[in-house]
Amino acid sequence: MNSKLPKTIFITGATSGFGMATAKLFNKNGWQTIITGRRADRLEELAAELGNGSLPLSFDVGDRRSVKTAIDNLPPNFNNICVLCNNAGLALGLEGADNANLDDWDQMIDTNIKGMIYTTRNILPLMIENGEGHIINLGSVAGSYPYPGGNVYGGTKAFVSQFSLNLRADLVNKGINVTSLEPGLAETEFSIVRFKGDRDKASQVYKDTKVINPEDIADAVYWIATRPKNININRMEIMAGDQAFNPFNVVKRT
Ligand code: NDP
Ligand code: 8X3
Repeated sequence: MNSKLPKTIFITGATSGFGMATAKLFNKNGWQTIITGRRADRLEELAAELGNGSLPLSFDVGDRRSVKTAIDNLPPNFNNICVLCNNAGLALGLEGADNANLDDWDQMIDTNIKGMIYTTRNILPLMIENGEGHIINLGSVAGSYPYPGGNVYGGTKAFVSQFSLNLRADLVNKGINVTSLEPGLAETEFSIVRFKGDRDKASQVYKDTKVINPEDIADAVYWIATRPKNININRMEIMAGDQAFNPFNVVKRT
């Protein structure tokens, strides 16, 4: 790690929700932030708020070439990447598998799976050269617990969890930590995206219930990233205060 440069975190999906809260918290603690997402206007606004140590990069994580170009062209004072937070992701729709839209399924796979692996693969050489680093991937409780309509979204998050553990197996002797951070119900733009802009429907998801705030997840990312190097947090699952498990759905054929 180049100790002359400030510590830097690379965050995908910093235009909203967990990613934006994470950028603000690391910035407050003196880190440089590389903030990414598709909405350039939001990135510019956030960069103006964060000040000098912030680099906005607008690209689609699912576009392999754009990911490579963005990372290959990082300015030298921003390539001391200590933490990669693979956070960009989305759910689209809540229909059963027999009614779901295949374009939505493609987009979830392109973003949640391909976006994460493209970003990881391109950042890894920088971390390995630095001899240190931490990759924190945003999974979800949906990757461990099935629910109706979770189909491909939950499948992508199960991938995040297993990919994270496998990455750790590959990287343990290179000094690189890996964590799968798996939140439950959190109020961000997540449901607005899932319900394709229907804000009323989205707000019903969080009404009258204690949910996770973006700042809670930013706190978790910061805590994970600042643990001493003699430990690695493999997986961390965080549910909302008012969220727990359902019984199995058993069909009665009477
Ligand atoms: P938000 O919708 O608030 O934020 C999602 C972020 O992902 C945005 O910054 C968005 O930026 C970015 N993003 C989406 N698609 C792309 C893309 N193709 N390329 C680049 N960036 C993209 O949701 P959250 O903050 O809630 O979600 C963050 C992560 O946490 C996701 O991976 C989500 O699956 C996960 N998660 C969310 C939970 C929740 O209940 N909210 C619970 C568990 C996990 P832009 O649109 O500008 O590209
Ligand atoms: C988002 C949490 O429970 O809506 O990953 O799938 S949930």
